[in-house]
Amino acid sequence: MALKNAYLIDLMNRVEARNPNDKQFLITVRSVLESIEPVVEKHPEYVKAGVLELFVEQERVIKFRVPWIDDAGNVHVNRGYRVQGNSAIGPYKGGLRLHPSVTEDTVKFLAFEQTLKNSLTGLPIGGGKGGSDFDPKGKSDFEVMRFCQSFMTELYKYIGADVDVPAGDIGVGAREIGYLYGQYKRITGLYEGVLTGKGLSYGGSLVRTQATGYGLCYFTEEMLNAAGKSFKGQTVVVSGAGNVAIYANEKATQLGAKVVAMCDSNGYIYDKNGIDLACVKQIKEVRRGRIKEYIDVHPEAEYHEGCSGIWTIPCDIALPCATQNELSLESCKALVANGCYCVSEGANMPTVIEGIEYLQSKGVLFGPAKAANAGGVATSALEMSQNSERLSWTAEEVDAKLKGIMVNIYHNVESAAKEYGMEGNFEAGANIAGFLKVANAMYAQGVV
Ligand code: NDP
Ligand code: 2IT
Repeated sequence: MALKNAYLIDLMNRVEARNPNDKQFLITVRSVLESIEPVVEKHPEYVKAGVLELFVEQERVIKFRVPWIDDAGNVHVNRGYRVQGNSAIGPYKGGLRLHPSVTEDTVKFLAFEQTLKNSLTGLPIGGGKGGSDFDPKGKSDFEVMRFCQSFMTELYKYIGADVDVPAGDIGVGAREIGYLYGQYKRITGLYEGVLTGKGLSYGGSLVRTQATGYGLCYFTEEMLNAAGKSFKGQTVVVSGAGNVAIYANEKATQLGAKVVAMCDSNGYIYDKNGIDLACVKQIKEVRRGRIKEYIDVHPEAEYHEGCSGIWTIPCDIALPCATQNELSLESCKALVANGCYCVSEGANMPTVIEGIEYLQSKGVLFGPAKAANAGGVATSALEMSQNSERLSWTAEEVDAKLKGIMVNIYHNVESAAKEYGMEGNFEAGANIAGFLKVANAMYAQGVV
């Protein structure tokens, strides 16, 4: 696709001129503008009211220094970020990523995606994202604690239960959320739901840990059912071995699939008998180890260095759940050549744009990230509701709500694509449905 609308071409040129170093952000904005072209043509009032101008400019980009001291007494200085993308439909909401690759570009593109994703959930949450180039890997618990305390000592100025509510993402799980929460409470004296993904003993929600992976499978099952298929009896490849990947594997297996491969950033495992998920949990969740340790327990399985080889394993359904751009055009071609008919994204933007276009041209069912992985943030919003009413819901209640939300997202995305003449293109449908709600709210609230 290429932009054809003169106003949007001009707008995109200005976004490029204003954000020259933010490559991934520009790719994301362009792809969204391409999808919403028919919406913009149908709603000239949005253009006149400056809604698009406002939409492509993040409300606030906060960038700060994060000093901390390691166990040996050495001083380190990392850079922290919080991008408050869009608050038209609710307080900023989105994860924090701790990974050496994190730059301003990373958090800007993720915040932009998050605004649309959060809109799709149907819940009152705006979009935000944050993080740091700190690498938690190989650090002691005390080092991670000192980093998190330092990070929050700056971040607390900008967040709050009704202002901006961060959560986990790559490198941020229960341990990090606990340290961040403790420091927020200490500085502000407030016991409030300022973070989600909290431990169950201090305001966390049941099923939040599982929510992104489970939600991905609920969305995908609905998409498969509409095409007369299901997970049952299918061979599945899941990339990653973190929070999203583990619970995507668990739910796909419960729905009758066989997951044969997983990976981390060093390499992938292939177990044609089906991955032993309890073993992966033990390695990743308990020991914080590497995926190659799997073959110490299962010598009949294979381990290969490098990640991209995982996409050459024959499968029916692929669930990329590691990171952005992990699924190249070449990998998409390998998947299709081996008979894969469904790709559904657990990670944020794991498939490169040319890859998405290729998959769609081959009739592959494609579940775009902002729709398919929205279950995590949706359950975060449910955690916020529980915190507000000072109650906790049962696992069954939360899981049923999560499932309902994911099924709804599928149908909204499907019908938006159809309404705008792009039937079956769920990527376009997700961008359109997500944008419409945000645009309506922005239009109603005026030039602010
Ligand atoms: P985790 O940190 O729990 O796990 C990330 C996994 O991906 C690890 O196995 C990691 O391997 C691997 N990985 C990370 N970076 C790379 C890389 N550059 N190359 C290869 N593998 C990599 O994170 P999550 O599971 O929470 O997040 C995974 C994806 O899902 C991200 O895109 C995130 O934005 C997205 N997401 C997460 C949600 C959540 O609720 N947590 C919600 C919606 C989306 P290693 O250990 O070697 O680094
Ligand atoms: O990308 C995402 O949606 C997340 N990392 C979850 C964000 C959240 O606020 O739960």
